[in-house]
Amino acid sequence: MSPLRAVIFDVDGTLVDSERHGHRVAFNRAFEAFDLPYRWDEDTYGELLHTTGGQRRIDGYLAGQGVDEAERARLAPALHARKTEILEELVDGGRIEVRPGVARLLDELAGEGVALAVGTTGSRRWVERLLRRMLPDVSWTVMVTGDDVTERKPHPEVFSVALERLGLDGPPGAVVVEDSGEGVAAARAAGTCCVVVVNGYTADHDLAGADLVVAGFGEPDAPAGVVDDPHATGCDGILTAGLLRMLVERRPQ
Ligand code: XBP
Ligand code: MG
Repeated sequence: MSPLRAVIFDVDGTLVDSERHGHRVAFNRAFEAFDLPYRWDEDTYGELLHTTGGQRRIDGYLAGQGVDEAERARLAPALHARKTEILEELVDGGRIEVRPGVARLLDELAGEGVALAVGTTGSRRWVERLLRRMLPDVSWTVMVTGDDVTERKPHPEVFSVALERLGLDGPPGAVVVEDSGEGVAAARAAGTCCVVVVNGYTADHDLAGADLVVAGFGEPDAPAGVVDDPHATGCDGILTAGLLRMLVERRPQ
């Protein structure tokens, strides 16, 4: 049996480029809809991304603005619900794009019988809608979203639950694909291999413990930059099923 049994993909920033022109815009429109003066510019949002989960991000920001706890307990869930509706409109309007090379890798993995899973902090409502729209032919064996867990990354719960649902009773055999420092920490704490595909927001994150760091998934005619290759896989800038299999074999479990 192949040593690579499953690949668990993060969604935001990994499968799709969703933060700058998706979530950020939706948060700002929700603030506007509630007649609140807050607006998150692109740089500010990069800092706020270290707090994972939309509702937690709003709550932490409001606390920093001096909003008291009772008001936050009322406002944060209401703002987040509105933000989710707006994000769904953005998804339907085609504002969020799949990262180059994702469809190729998913296709290759599925062709080799590797189980495909999702492990995200995001809310199930928009995650399902987005994946159905953007990657309609992909069959996900397991999908763990923010609705299925109580903790948020860097806590490992989302990946531990995914491994359990995949029927992998231990970490060997699975690779997590992430984009952020919080995601790497979560994957490491769950004991899995972790490949990081950085983006404009996460290139300067602390990615200590990642098994491979690349700047993109890469396509045969457009390989991505290789940022760190600690296991000397010889990655040429194109993430392939063979490369992920090699990582699972090389990494001490
Ligand atoms: C992604 C996020 C967010 C989204 C989550 O975390 O925390 O940017 O706002 O969606 P990750 P909700 O990629 O590490 O899973 O707003 O639905 O929580
Ligand atoms: Mg992410």
